[in-house]
Amino acid sequence: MLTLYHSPESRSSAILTLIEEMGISDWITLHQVTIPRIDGSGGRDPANPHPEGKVPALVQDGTVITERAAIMLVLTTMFPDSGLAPAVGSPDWGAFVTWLTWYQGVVEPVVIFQGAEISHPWLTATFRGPDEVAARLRAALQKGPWLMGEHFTAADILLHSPYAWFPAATPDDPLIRDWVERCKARPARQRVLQAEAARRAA
Ligand SMILES: N[C@@H](CCC(=O)N[C@@H](CS)C(=O)NCC(=O)O)C(=O)O
Repeated sequence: MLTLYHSPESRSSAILTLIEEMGISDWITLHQVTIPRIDGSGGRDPANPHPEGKVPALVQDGTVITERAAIMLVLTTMFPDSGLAPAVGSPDWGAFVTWLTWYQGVVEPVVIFQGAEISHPWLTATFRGPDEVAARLRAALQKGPWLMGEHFTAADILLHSPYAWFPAATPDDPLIRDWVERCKARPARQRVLQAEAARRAA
């Protein structure tokens, strides 16, 4: 049994979009929880099993899975026919795993440091910076149209997500901006955003 703990208009929206793109919503119970929001609203929800009270958290038969890359790997591996990832164990799958883990380990810290206007030689030595992130995205999108080539994958959902929420961080590159807009415009994401807005208003 799979339960996704999520909160509207947060990082868990990327997982809702993945579920919608994969067409697997019948297999997953959604559990909406509250989280502390930057504007001071909300608060930690005792019903949320995430060890830090964050979202998303996926619970599979009692095991708590956190971090979007991990949740995406679990779901695309459990539902291999959904077409959102290359075949497990293929060379393309290695590239797919690289995109997800590079996002989690490098891109998100780089975007956060950029937004917080923090720089330090240790950070640059460890993560590099926005220019290196843009260069890797651009190199993939020059082949395109998606990061993995012809097929839209979970990697596109995860990698474009910080730019959808924090447009000022989007690299000033027409190829990358066009890719972000195409990811944002996908019908599955639009359906998720509309449903989330309705839930928040309720
Ligand atoms: N590295 C985690 C980050 C999760 C995260 O920071 N989620 C935010 C929502 S945007 C959260 O739950 N914040 C609530 C809090 O900080 O307590 C992931 O990628 O899944």
